Amino acid sequence: MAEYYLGFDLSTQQLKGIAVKADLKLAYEAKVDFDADLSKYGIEKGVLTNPAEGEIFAPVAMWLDAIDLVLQRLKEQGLDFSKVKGLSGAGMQHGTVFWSKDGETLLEGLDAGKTLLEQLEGKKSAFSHPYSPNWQDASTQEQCDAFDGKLGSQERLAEVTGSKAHHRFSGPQIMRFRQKYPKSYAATARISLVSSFLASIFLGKVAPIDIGDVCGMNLWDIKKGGWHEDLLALAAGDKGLADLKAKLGHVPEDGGASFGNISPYFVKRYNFSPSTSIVPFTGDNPSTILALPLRASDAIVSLGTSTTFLMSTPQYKPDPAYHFMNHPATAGLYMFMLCYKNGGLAREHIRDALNSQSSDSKSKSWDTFNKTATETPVLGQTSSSSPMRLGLFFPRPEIVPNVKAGIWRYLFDSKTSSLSAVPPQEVRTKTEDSSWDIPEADARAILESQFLSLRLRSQNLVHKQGKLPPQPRRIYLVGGGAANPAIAQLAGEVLGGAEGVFKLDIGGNACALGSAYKAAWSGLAEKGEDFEAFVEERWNEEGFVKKIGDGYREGVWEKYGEALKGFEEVENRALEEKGEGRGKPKEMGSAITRDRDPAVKHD
Ligand code: XUL
Repeated sequence: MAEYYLGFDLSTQQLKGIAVKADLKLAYEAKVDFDADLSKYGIEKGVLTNPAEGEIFAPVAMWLDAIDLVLQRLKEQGLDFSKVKGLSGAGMQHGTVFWSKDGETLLEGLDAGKTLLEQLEGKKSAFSHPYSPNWQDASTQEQCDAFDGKLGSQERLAEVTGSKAHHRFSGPQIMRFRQKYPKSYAATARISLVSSFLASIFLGKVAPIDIGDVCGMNLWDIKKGGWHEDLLALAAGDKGLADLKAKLGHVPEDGGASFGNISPYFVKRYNFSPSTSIVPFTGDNPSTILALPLRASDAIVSLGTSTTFLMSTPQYKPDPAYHFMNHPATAGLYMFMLCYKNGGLAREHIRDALNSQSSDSKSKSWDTFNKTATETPVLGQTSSSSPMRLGLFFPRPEIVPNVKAGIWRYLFDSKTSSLSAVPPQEVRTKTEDSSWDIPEADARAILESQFLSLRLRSQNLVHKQGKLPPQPRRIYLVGGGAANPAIAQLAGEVLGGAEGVFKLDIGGNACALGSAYKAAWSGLAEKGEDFEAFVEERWNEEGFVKKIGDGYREGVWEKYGEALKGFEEVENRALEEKGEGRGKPKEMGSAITRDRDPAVKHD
């Protein structure tokens, strides 16, 4: 008899649900698109905004509607819920849901004849606040300064919690919620993350926060494996420490241990088996690394509106420029994450500039961009002695590095380590023109720039691959950009990849798949079998992934190694000119643009 494991992904714009079989093959998938299906909530791209304060948030009621809807859609596709053995899920990171004092009672007493929405947002509300702050929110500069200051520096906060303070992180968000809505904060019995909120619905009581996702809060002491009391006290305010600790609850170490069985509501309403196991739900990024049997030195590049770079590593080397989080399934491993705001959109600017010169000036085709990027020589060098073209393309403020919006173009002489700025197009003389044609030369330069930034920051986490120098073993591309062959080629040329560049070819989406795999692992693994071994054993290389690029190319990869020094210097120049640091005069306007990505999620 077929048995299934479900994975959900509650992201900014959609709720996806997928089912895999015990051999991890995708069997069913369905989605609810918030703008298309639930426009009655007045949302745009899944969220509501209050630009005056840099606030971005989502109605929790909308998600309740979406849960009922996605289950109906899975059922319409033919999924027999009675055959589901376990389920898990993921939520966009950092968002919080505030449960009222009635929340847990309402959850426990759900009537299968009525919808979730009617009962949890009905006469009595299960929530002390109707909205969940979204990861794009940028309203917490003041609180971030307090968090960074509390332990003395951004470096120290990153050392302890895995990240410096970020607007979107839950600790600063909770602190601001308490300050802005003291009554609602006092009326809050429990606080969930988006992931543990979704788990709570299926469990029928408030579920614990997950050991991976808890690291997106600036409140968890990673090395100690517990809440950091000084940071909790900061978020909680005067004498509020014990109360906030109780609101957040205990965080279990084991990301694979079942929370218990599914709530009777889903048994009666959707015919789930009463023994369906609810396995900890984690953040969308931690869940994405579970979609593949990631080995040491493997990297995932998620290419969407923004870019995310993910690795699983036993090394803990935090820095304010990036994030370390606990691996969601395997104790002793960490997830390394770089999160960029400028990804797809920045590439599209150059694509459109190139297309605008053609007869089909409105075209959204990538053909010209790709042809130009791949036909331009490496780093724009026409001979080995000509200078390298190095640029930064940030149409939006960037976090890696932390600079305001801008474009920088430099020529770098690697022999003398000298940089010379390329003047903007308007003020150029004829001779300078050929050193950097705009927009033609930008096509290759932006891809090189995006991958050089990843290489610069991940180079200490990768190891020698046989006879090859330290580099990723494999690079997996996920998200919209993974379909672009020029991106796959450049990813390999710059970053390397001893075995090549791959993309997931199984359907579904990486994040929901990762969750379904975790549910399967929790239910089926032999005692003590770790997640990686479990997935590896069921891995069907031909069916699940496709090689899309060669990876390491001798000579070329080394050339990009030489360029790194210059690239770092270009970043320094940009930081000097337009860097965003702490201690600047606080003006709400800049706080809004500083950490805000109004765009959709990366995946
Ligand atoms: C990661 C982040 C986003 C969200 C939404 O820190 O904020 O990637 O997880 O996808």
